[in-house]
Amino acid sequence: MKKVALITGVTGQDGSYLAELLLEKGYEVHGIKRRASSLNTDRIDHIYQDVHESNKNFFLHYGDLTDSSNLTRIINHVQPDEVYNLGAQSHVAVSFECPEYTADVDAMGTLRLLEAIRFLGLEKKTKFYQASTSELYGEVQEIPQKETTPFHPRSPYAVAKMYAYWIVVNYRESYGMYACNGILFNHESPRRGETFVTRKITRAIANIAQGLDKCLYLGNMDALRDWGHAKDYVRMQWMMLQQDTADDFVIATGKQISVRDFVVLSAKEVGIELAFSGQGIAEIATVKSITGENAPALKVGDVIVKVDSRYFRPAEVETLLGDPSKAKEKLGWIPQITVEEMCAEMVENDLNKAKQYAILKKHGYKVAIALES
Ligand code: NDP
Ligand code: GDR
Repeated sequence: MKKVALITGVTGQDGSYLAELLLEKGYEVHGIKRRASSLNTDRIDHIYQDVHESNKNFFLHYGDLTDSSNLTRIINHVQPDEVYNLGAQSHVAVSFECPEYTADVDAMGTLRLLEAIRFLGLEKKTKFYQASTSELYGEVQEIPQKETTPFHPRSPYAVAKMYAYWIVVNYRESYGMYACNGILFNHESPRRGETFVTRKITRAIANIAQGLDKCLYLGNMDALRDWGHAKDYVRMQWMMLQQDTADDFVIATGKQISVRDFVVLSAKEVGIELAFSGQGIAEIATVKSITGENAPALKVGDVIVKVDSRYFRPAEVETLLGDPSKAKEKLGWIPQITVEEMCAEMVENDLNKAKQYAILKKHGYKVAIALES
C-alpha cells in the first residue's frame, strides 16, 4: 500500500524538496497551494503531473491555513498517513509588519490542522510534523542550542511559532497523537525565497557582477547563523515521522558564520575579493581584486555593498548555533552539504540567470528583474 502524505506550504522552498523526496520514495503526495493572482508553482512545476494523466501520484488542492473548513475537507478527502505542516508566513522581518496575520497562519493554522485530524477521528492514523524553528531561542540562553535550551522568542513570527510548538506537544500528550517538532536552524538552497538574506546576497552579487544592479544594501551584517542545505533538512523531516514514538529534534550543522562571511563567500564564487571598511551604518565593501570572467561589469575600487538601516529589525536575533547531537545519535542524521558548497550552488544558479538577462539586455531586450527586497 502506498503511503499518503499531505504537505502544507508545498509551493515553498522546503515543500518542493520534500514533495520530490516523498515521490521518489513511492508516496502519493498531496499539497495545499494558495490561490494567487499569478502562478505560484515554479518550485514544483518540474514534478507537476497533468490532471488528465492516469497513475497520478502528485495532487494539488487549493487551500489556506486560515480556513478550517477547507483544511478539514482536504484532510477528510486525502486521509493522510503523514501531514507535514510547512506552510507559514515565514519571513521574520515581515512578521513585525503583519503580526496578526502571522499569528493566524503560523499559530492558529497549526491548531486548525491538529483539530481537523482529531475531529475526523484520524489521531491514531495520521502522523504530524511541525516546522518549528531556531527563532524560538531568539535571545539565546545557552550556546549551542539544543532541545532542552529555554526559548525566548524575539519576533511576532517566533512567538506564533512558539504557540505552534507547544500545541503540538500538547496534542501529543493529551490525545496520544504522533506529533513532533523539528526545530530547524536556517536552511537555504537555490530555491530559497529572494528576500531571505542568503538568497538576497547570492542574487545581488550575480546581478552586480553582470552589470544588472549596482549595490547590495543589507541590515545587520554581524548576525551569526547556523546555515544548512534544505535538501539535508527535508530528509530529516521525513525521518522524524518514521520512528516508533514521536519526539522533537534540533536540526542544525553545528557551525555558524556571519552575514558578512556569507557575502565574502558569495563574492569569492564570482572571482571577487572584497575589502570591508567603516563601521555600523557606515560600513561598505569595495572590490579589492577580480579574477576570472564572471564579473565583467566591475572594476577594482567599486563599492558594491552598503548598510541600509531599513533592514534592521525592531528586535534582532544576533546569534544562533545548533547542537544536532540528538538527531545524530537517535536517527543517524548527518548533514552532507557544507555552507561553502551550498553557497557555490546558489551563486552558480543566480549567475546563470544573470548571464541570460545580461545577454538579453545587450541585444536590446528590456529586462525587468525585481531588485528591491
Ligand atoms: P517558504 O516561505 O519558502 O514557504 C512557505 C510556504 O507556506 C509557501 O508554500 C507559502 O505559499 C505557504 N503559505 C504561506 N501562507 C500560507 C497560508 N496562509 N496558507 C497556506 N499556505 C501558506 O518557507 P520555507 O520553505 O523556507 O520554510 C518551510 C517552513 O519551515 C515554514 O513554516 C518556516 O517558517 C519553517 N522554517 C524554515 C526555516 C528555513 O530556514 N527555511 C527554518 C526553520 C523553520 P506561497 O508560495 O503561496 O507563498
Ligand atoms: P531569519 O532569516 O530571520 O534567520 O529567518 P533571514 O535570512 O531573513 O535573516 C538572517 C539574518 O540576516 C540579517 N540580515 C538581513 N536579513 C534579510 N532578510 N535582509 C537583509 O537585508 C538583511 N541584512 C541582514 C537578519 O537581520 C538576520 O539576523 C529564517 C526564516 O527562514 C524563518 O522562517 C526561519 O524560522 C529561520 O530562518 C530559522
